[in-house]
Amino acid sequence: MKQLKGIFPALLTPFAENQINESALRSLVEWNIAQGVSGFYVCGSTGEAFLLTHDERKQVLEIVADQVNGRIRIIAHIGAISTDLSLDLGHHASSLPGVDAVSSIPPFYYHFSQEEVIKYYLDLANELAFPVIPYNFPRLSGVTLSPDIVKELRMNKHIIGVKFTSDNFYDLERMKNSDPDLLVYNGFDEMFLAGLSMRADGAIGSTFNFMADKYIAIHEAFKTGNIGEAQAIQSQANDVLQALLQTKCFMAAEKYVIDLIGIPFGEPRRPFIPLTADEKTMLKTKVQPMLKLVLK
Ligand code: MN9
Repeated sequence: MKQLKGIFPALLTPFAENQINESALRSLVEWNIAQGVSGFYVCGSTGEAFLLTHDERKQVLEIVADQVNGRIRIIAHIGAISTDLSLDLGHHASSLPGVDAVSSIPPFYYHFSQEEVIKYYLDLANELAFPVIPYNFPRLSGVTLSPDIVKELRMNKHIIGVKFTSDNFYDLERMKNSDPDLLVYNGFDEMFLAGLSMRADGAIGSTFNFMADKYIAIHEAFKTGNIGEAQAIQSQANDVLQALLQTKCFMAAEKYVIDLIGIPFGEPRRPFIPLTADEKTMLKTKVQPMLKLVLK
């Protein structure tokens, strides 16, 4: 059944000669549907949103929506620094068949006031009249969507949830406690189980691109009260994450891991740096064998 809870890979964007590699993107979508994911988060931070042109962001979403063909959910990230640019992406996304919600990081760089950040989201909600999922990622955006801000946004019926990429699980719990219907997606893959224990409904993550089965298994084990198993699988995922985080470019490492499962993803765009030959060897010898889910 299609649902907005569950595991959503934040799709990476494949390039071949610096152009969107459509066939690789379609292959990854298909591969992940076979893993049993609930949906995709398209053109977020992991999808290199801010390194793509506006037209490329639309193109990626169109390819994904076409390939998914209504089988699972799609959340389109439309975040930009300008409300009008976000709205343009939002109108495109909300009119595409198969897109279920839009999401956005807060407007950044100019240190917009809380009032301006709230207005940004209300403008999206009112002008799109479509489900909106604000994206709380203080570490990268520099802006925190606090429980108070989320409470205010929730007065608008189109604001249905939050993508929560923060390790402030107290905030997560406070948001859910005062508003149980708020959909909360955990954002840090390495702390998925912690997020679940503080009431996240699901997760959106970059490492789900190539090991969604592990996170689906963590979620199932958690729901059935098998916490020991959930912890063991989280540790398997974190062994992979730790190796990836040792490289100089996490994004490049993630793309290389997808190469290793047989889908050519290329390098991230400049100014991200490519992996060294040694880093590739490390990922191939150390990480590739760890990708397989091991159940006791
Ligand atoms: O929000 C992702 N964030 C980024 C989600 O990609 C910037 C996460 O999945 C992290 O990549 C992952 C590693 O820290 O948890």
